[in-house]
Amino acid sequence: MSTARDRANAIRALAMDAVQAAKSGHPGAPMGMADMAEVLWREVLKHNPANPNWPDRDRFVLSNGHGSMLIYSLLHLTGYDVSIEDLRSFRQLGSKTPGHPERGYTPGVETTTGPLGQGLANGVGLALAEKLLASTFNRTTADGRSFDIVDHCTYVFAGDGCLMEGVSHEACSLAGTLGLGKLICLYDDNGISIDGPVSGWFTDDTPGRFEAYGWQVIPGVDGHSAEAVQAALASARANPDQPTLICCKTTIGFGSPNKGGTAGSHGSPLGDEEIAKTREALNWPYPPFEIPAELSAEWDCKVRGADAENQWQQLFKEYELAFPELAAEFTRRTSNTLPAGWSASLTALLEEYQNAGKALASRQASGEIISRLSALLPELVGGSADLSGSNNTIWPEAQAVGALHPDGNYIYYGVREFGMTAIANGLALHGAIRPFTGTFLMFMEYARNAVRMSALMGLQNIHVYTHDSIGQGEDGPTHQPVEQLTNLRTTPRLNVWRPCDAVETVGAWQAAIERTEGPTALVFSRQTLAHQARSDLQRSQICQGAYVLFEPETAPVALIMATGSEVEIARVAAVRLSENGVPTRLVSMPSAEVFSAQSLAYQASVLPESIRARVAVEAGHGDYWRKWVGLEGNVVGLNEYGESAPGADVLAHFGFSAEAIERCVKELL
Ligand SMILES: Cc1ncc(C[n+]2csc(CCOP(=O)(O)OP(=O)(O)O)c2C)c(N)n1
Ligand SMILES: [Mg+2]
Repeated sequence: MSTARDRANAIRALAMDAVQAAKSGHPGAPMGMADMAEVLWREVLKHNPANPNWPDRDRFVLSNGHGSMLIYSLLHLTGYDVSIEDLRSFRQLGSKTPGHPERGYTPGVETTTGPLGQGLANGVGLALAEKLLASTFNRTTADGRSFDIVDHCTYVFAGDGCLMEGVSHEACSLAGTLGLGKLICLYDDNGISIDGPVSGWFTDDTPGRFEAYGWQVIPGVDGHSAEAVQAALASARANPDQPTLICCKTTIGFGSPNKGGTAGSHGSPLGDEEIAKTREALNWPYPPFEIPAELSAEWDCKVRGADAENQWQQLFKEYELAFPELAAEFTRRTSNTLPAGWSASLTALLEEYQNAGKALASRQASGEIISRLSALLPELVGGSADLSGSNNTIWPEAQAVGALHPDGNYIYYGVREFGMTAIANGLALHGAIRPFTGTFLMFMEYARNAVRMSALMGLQNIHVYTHDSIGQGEDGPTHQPVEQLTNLRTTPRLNVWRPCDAVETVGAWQAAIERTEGPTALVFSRQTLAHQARSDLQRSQICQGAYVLFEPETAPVALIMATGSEVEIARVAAVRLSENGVPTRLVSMPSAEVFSAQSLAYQASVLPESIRARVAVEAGHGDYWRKWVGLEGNVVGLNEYGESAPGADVLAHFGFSAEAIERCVKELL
C-alpha cells in the first residue's frame, strides 16, 4: 500500500504535466490542494463514478476553478469517464477538460466555476436544496424506521480569491443564518494570489469572520497532513447545525523546489526543467501521464461508489413501498417533469385572466400568478433580496425557510442580489427545485455575473425583475433602468419577457417554467397596465414571443412594435393613425428571443418585409430595437438617464406618449 502522499503526488504530476502540455493553466492550486483532495475524494465523499447523476450523491464544488486540473485528475483517478487522453487534451477544443470546470462538459463536474467566489455561493444553494428536500421527503415509519432518502453533504474547495470576493460574504452570511450544517468548505489558505503574497491586500481574520457568520471554524489545519484533514472533516460532519470552514494551511505548487510557495506557480506552466526537479523532490519517477498500476488501483472508487449507490437504491425501493406517493413525487421532481394536468391548468389560467380583463401592474399580476403556480408546483422556491412586497414575489400561502424551518418555500435573501442569484443557481443545479428570485431590474446589475452564469450553464433559474423602467417614477435615476433590458437581451441563452398586461404575464410565467434549456428574466412594471383585448388566436400566440395585437381594416402601411407598459400607448397611436388614413399594425413583442426562435414564416407573418415604416417603442435604451425596425425605421426609446418625478410625468417628459409615437410613424411615410 502506498502512502497518502504518494497518491496525492499522482494529482500533482498530472496537473503539472497537463498544464505543461497545454502550455497554459494553473498548476499551483492543484499541487497545493492535492493532499486535502486525496482524503476527501478517496475516503469521505459519497459518489459513484459510474453514475455522476445519482440524486443522493455528495456534491463537490471547486470554487477556485482555475485549479481545474485538480478535479479532472480526481475524476480520472477515481474512475469517472475521464481518460488519460482527456487529461492530455487539457484546454483543447472539444475536450472534456476545458480551462475551467464547465458543467455539461465533464461527467462529475457539478457547476461551472472560475469567476471566483461564485462556486462557494453555488455550494450554499446546493446545501440549502438538500436541507429543503430532506425535510420534504425524509420520513420515519410508525415503527421507528428512518428513510433518509435525501442525506448528502456539499463540499467546497475555495481559495483566497473566493474569500476576498464580496459574494462570499453575502452567501456565507446567509448560510450561517440558515444553519446549513451539511455545507463544508475547505479553504486553501496558501497566502498567495496572482499579484504575490496576500499580506499586502488580504489581512482579514478569516476564522473570526466566519465565526461571526455563525459557522463552525476549524482553524490552523495542516493541509498537507492527511490525518489532520481527516480529523477536521470528521468534526465538520459531526456538526449538523452549522456550516463548517476548515482552514487548511497549504503551500501553493507544493513540491516545486523553486516555484512552490510563490505566485510563480499560480498560473503558468512550471517549465520542463522545474518539472524534472519537482519529480525528483516528490520522488515521482514516472513519465508524464503515467500512473503506476498499484496507485491507480488504490485510487479507484468504482466499487465503493457502486456499493454506496446500491445501498441508496435499496433504501429507495423500500421507501417506495412505505410511501408510494412521496416516492412518485420524488421521482417526478428529480426527473424534472411537470405534474400531470400542467398544460390544461395554464391554458385555463390564461383564459381566466383574459376574461377577467383586469388592469394590474404586471408585478401584481405576477404575484397572483405565483400563488396559483405554487399550488401546482411544490418544487417552486421563491425569494427576494429584501423587496418581497415590492417585487410581489411573496404570496399568502408562502412559508419562510429558516434554520429551524427547512420545510418552507420562500427565502428571505436579505439585501444580497449577487449572493441570492448565485445561491439560486445552486438550487437549480441541485435538481428537484425550481427557484425564482426577485429584485428591482436596476439591481440586476449587482447580480450580473451570476445571471450570466445561469445562462452559461443553461440553468432553469427564473429571475424576476420589477420596476422595469423610468415609469417606476419618484425614486429617480438611481432606480430607473435604461440599459438593463438590452444587457439582458444580449445575454446568450437567456430569455427575457416584458409583458404588457396580466394575460401576457401568465404566458411569460408559463414559458419560464416550461423552458428546460436555460434561465428566464421576467421583467415587470411597478405601475398599473391596461388590459388588452384579444381573440383566442391572439391569446394562443403569446407563447410565440410576438404577435399582431391590433390590425387595421385595410392593409397596413406602417407597423408599431412595443413591449410592456408601452403597448397601451402604442395601441392608442396605431388605432388613431388607422382612423386617420395611415393603416397601422400593432405588434406586441413580450419576448424578442422567443420570437426570434419561431419559424421564418411566422416571423414574416408578424413583421412582413413589405412594411418598411416600422417604429419600435420601449422605455429603455433604443439601440437594441434597430435590428427590428431596419434602416428605414425608427425607435421611440431612451438613451439617457431618467428623472425623479411621478412615473407618468417622467414617461411623458421623455416622449413616451401616443402623440409622439404617431408623429414618429408619420415622419417615416
Ligand atoms: C471574479 C474573478 N476575478 C478575477 C479572476 C482572475 N483570477 C484567477 S485566479 C486569481 C487569484 C486567486 O487567488 P487564490 O484564490 O488565492 O488562488 P491561488 O493563487 O492560491 O491558486 C485571480 C485574480 C477570476 N478568476 N475571477
Ligand atoms: Mg491563494
